[in-house]
Amino acid sequence: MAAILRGFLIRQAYNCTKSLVASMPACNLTTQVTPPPKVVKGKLEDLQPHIRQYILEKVDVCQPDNIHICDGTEEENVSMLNQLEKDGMIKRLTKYSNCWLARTDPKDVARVESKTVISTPTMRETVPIPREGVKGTVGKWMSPEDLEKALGERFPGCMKGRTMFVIPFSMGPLGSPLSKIGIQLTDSMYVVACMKIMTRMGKKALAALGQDDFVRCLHSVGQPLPMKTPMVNNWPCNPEKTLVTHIPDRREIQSFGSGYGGNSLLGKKCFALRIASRIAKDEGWLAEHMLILGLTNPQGHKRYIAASFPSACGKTNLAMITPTLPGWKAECVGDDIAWMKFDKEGRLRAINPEYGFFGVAPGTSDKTNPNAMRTCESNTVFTNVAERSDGGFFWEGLEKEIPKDVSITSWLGQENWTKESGKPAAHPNSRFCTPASQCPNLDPAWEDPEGVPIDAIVFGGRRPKGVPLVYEAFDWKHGVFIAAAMRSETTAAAEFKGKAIMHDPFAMRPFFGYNVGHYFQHWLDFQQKPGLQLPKMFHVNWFRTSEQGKFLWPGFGENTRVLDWILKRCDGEDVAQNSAIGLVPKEGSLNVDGLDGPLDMKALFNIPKDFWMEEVQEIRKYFEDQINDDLPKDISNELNSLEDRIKAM
Ligand code: TSX
Ligand code: MN
Repeated sequence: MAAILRGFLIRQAYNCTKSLVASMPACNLTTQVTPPPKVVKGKLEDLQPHIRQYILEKVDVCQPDNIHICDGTEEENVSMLNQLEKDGMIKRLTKYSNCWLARTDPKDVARVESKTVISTPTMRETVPIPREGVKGTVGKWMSPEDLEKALGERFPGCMKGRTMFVIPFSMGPLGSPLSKIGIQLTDSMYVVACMKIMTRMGKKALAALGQDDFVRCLHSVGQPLPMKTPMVNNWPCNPEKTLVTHIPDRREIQSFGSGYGGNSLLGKKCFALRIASRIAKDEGWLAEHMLILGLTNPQGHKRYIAASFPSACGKTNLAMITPTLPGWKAECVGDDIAWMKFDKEGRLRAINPEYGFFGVAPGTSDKTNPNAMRTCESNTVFTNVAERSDGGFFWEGLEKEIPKDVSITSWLGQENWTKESGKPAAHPNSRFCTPASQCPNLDPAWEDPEGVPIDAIVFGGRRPKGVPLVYEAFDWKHGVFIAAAMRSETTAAAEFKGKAIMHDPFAMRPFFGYNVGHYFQHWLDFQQKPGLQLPKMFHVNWFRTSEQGKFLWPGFGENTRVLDWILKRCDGEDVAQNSAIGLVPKEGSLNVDGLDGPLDMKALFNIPKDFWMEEVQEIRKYFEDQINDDLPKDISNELNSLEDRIKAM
């Protein structure tokens, strides 16, 4: 009753949802209820009714003290960063302009897959039923009843003593037909500061929305004030109760307990991948875990590729690659997510729904990714990196760049850190959150509302053995199979231990918004649609090693040599030959001119029969264990054909 009365009072205080007010029975207004929150910035009355209704509904539940409707202005941003600094949540990195360091509670450092769920009326909509006795690893379903219970145990009163920030944001260029609007409600100012970098946020997003509907995003760190337990690093969170939930039917996300990255910046993985992949299925397009890269060859011919890699493959490095081949230019459209749709001419067009990069810091250096380093030198929020005594940042991979007289404080606050401590200075999942607009090789068309035309789709993995540097799919169906069968070596996907070759179909395993089998079918269906110019598909592996464990391919900027071959294929050049697993470069067709050091082309392109027999068995087991009855027939046929071709070797 108190809740109903509270809702009534709130709505009455803001003089909206008139019909509800009129239908309320007369009741005793002297009953004890918390006062309605104060709107400290913006006006609820200025918002579209459907937005206002969403806010008030969640205000009812979360009971914040204040409401702040973000306008997205620079003044707002500055005042929030100052407040965060006063609260001790971020610290200025004085070596740069407007750069900040946040150190989290060490219990809140990564996405938590085990606490990420999708709720649909039936389980089968979200996940395949794994083979008897096998635990499913391709998504996690929660029943609507369990979800309601879980949310009810978490959100009521969770914003007491705090301010609810209302963040309207656009995923994709403002007003692009490919873009979508979300509204995130959050009690974390850190999240507001990062959303300002990662999305087009504020008044302009509201203007782009108009009367349309939006994706509903609710986020709370799950620590109403006063807190019952002491805070660590001034970073409120509630790891015991962390839960990231998606309700795709309602285009809704509710995330509780974590302030970190993908758990709290709901526009990114939750919206742009999980919810958007479901919207894309319903609307006939693709929401993918892919970078978008523009490549211009020495003849001035420009093309774009989209590429999908699991973690630890250097996706951001490829997105910002500096070509070593003379006369080539590479320009970045996006480093993580691509929304792609076939246009009226049947061309596949891609936008980057994001506005910034939320990249893994360790390993990034002038050697591996100078463009990322330049991007990060101003207006950047770093999280869980180490700090230099001269006000600079530090992480693993920057060892050569610290002057002698500079000392390091680790992400855990350990002063005078040295690598002899045996612990990393920066958390392995530490991040930079930085505006895309600052990227030196950002593509001029990166905000083109029509998107950029995609000529090739590249899949990849970290495969020390057996998988050649590059091969091309025979056709679209075979390409979908290759992507479905993707595997990659992982060191630390936070929750997994040791080195293992993990299955990661389409690099989407943690991000499917619906049943992975139906997702494969959605991709396959494009083959049947008339009038589409289906891009060619490829698989690359920069990480093959010799018997001695040495990398066989120099990688990094030299990868343009592989991209050159891929684009030659897109031009229809006769530079490929058949193999059991796909089309591989004809002898001499991969440009290796001027590469220093010996290159063992045989070892790079060898396709060992015994390895591939085992690979087929492993893929078959994975498909049967995990995708089971939901595996499309086209995919199992492709697997059988692959096996036949390998047997015939
Ligand atoms: O990002 C990488 N790419 C893609 C670059 C566009 N990395 C780093 C991966 C960790 C996230 C790579 N590492 C790549 C690569 O192509 N290749 C390798 C393996 C490698 C590492 C070092 C050397 C060669 C290959 N050579 C020397 O260190 C001298
Ligand atoms: Mn990613």
